[in-house]
Amino acid sequence: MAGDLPLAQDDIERLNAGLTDALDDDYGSLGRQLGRRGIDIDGVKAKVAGFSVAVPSWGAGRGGTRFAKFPIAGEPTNIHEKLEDCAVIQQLGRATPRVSPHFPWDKVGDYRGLREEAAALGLGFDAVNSNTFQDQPGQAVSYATGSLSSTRAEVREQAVAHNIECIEIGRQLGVTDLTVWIGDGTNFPGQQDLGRSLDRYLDAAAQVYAALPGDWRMLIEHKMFEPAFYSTVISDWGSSILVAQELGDKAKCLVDLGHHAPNVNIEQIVARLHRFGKLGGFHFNDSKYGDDDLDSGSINPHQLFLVFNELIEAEMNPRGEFRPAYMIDQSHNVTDPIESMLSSAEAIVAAYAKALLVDREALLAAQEANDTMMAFQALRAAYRTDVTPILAAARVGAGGAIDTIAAYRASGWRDRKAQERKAAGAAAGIV
Ligand code: LRH
Ligand code: MN
Repeated sequence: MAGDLPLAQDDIERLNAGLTDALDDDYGSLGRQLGRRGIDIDGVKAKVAGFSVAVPSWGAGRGGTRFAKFPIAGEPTNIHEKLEDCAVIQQLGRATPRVSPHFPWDKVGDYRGLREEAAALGLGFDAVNSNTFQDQPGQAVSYATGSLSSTRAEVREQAVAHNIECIEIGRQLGVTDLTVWIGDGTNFPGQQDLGRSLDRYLDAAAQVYAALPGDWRMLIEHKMFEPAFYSTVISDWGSSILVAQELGDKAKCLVDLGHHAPNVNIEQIVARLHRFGKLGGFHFNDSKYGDDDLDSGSINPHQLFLVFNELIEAEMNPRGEFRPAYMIDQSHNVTDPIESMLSSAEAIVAAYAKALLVDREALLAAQEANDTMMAFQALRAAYRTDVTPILAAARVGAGGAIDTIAAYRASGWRDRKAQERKAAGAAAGIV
């Protein structure tokens, strides 16, 4: 059991005490409703209690755009403070026990120490993220010409070395996944040869792949555009799966929900990546236009449900191992990041819980019978079910809060941290 949980557990229990009768009533009536549909609510709760999603270290602070960032008092400015805030999210929500770090943003001198520090807070780590999309002070060569796909060999070598350094850090943190997103691309037709760019990327990525320990995976993250606005080297799931197949079995594809053109059928991409054994993981968020990095389920909760509907089907029909890395990747520009990640984790768990409620026999029978309306209704019946009591009951069972945001606000955590922590910089940009 973690030693230094950030909040007083009694305060959480005291707040829950005032909400327990209502929860029991809601849980009971939902249980009866689901019982009439042949579903055992306690079975669903058990699966929900076993579900988790990682939070991004970079999401613990305020995010921004190229125009501005508006920091809040008491926000974390280093990995130690970010871990504290992630521990608050875990203590209240009980669904985010891992933190996905980003290097060099989270660089420290002692990674084994950082691992112990996190464990004491009830946290572990998830996939490490490399960063060859920014230049760091004192860096030998710039990534202005790209990174793993740059025409300059010394730049590719530097990018390969950085990814291998991230693997070494990850080993000390006890993780087995490396997420590789590169912003490489062009802003002008003709700026780079579209074929040669990929060939250079493949050659450099193969060197990173070769450095992976036996039980590790390399998660290739595609993105349609930004920071490049004419072409992007790994722009879509097609490029990603072809690269992953070219590199080898340890290379998988990571789906960031915001990295697609509006209205792309992302749940079908999930089904395709799974079919070919290349579904490696997710960066959950939401968007209306571009890579908006908005809170998961805040704009299109139905899409999130349909993605989890495919994930349940995939888990029932595995193609090799089924072990997708579930992670949040958001930019909290206008909310308290802790509240956004509590709310987002709840939306993600809710999508999973609703997908568990789909009557898959009825769905398959209707599909095979080409009974379109009954097939759709099989999904809709699950989607319109309010699973809130199941999520709250699972949280309480694990020591969490029935109303996570009310408990967070009652804790006065942010005000307390505003007294302790130095002010965050207001430089524009993602972190
Ligand atoms: C790129 C991305 C990538 C991260 C970064 C913070 O848009 O989604 O996953 O490295 O955001
Ligand atoms: Mn991402």
